[in-house]
Amino acid sequence: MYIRSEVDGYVGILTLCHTEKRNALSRALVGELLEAMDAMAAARVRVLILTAGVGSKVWSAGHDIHELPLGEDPLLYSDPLEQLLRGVRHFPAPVIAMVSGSVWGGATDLVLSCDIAIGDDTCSFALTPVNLGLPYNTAGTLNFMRRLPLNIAKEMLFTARSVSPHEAEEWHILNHRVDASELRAFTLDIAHGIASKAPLAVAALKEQFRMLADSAPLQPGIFERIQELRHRVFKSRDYVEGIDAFKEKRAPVFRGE
Ligand code: KGJ
Repeated sequence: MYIRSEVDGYVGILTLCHTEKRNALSRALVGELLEAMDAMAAARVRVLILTAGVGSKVWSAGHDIHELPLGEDPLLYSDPLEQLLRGVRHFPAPVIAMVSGSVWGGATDLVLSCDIAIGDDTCSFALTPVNLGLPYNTAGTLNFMRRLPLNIAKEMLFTARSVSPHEAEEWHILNHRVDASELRAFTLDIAHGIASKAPLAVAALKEQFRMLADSAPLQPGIFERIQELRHRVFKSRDYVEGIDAFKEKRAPVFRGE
């Protein structure tokens, strides 16, 4: 069991608890998480909190790197990470990321896809496709552009550096940064505040934000060009090297080919 589920009044709390694998977003973990989210939606919670628990060292290590395919598009529409990101965006109530510990790659996309993010002084965030030589997909790149100032998104993606809690607050990755001892109470306070408001109005607002953010059409030519760029990257030797290096627990040597 990778997910712990609890309900506090109208607030649902889902805790990632596959600590052994640092909550990597494997097919199995994501499958359980999506089932738990469906159960929360059926129970008509008015706010959902996603957490790895206060005091977790790693909130999530991101996409399960062992499950990234080689030689083909690694982040297809049907990929578990993509399913999870859509599940959060379409969840019929606000989703709050409550973050202790480090957040990596696709898990940072997950936090940025939540409606509100609250972290403590141990949290950090990295966007890491360049560590693996992996081409990020269009949906994700657009999400970063909408959610972060362009120069911040570019710095995070080009460097893959872990952003400190202070920077995360300054850069609006987080709505609030609080002391670890206050994280749960602070987050629950916000959640119960939202849950006491008219739920139909809150849900309609969330859906409006999502639809309006997604409403800019993407010209087919641009999409095809992006796919061509990404194809070159996922067919490269560097992508194989990035994945091999992770598995062999060593630094990758990239050759640009
Ligand atoms: N995928 C699969 N397994 C993972 C992952 C992962 N992302 N992260 C950790 N694990 C596994 C390791 O292989 C170990 O398995 C175990 O979790 C503990 O990791 O060798 P095993 O015991 O069988 P480790 O490295 O011993 O733990 P720590 O020393 O505590 O380090 C935690 C870290 C999170 C710093 C470290 O595990 C790490 O750097 N993980 C990779 C983080 C990362 O780069 N994630 C981004 C993945 N990429 C994306 O999500 C995407 C979409 N992207 O575009 O890049």
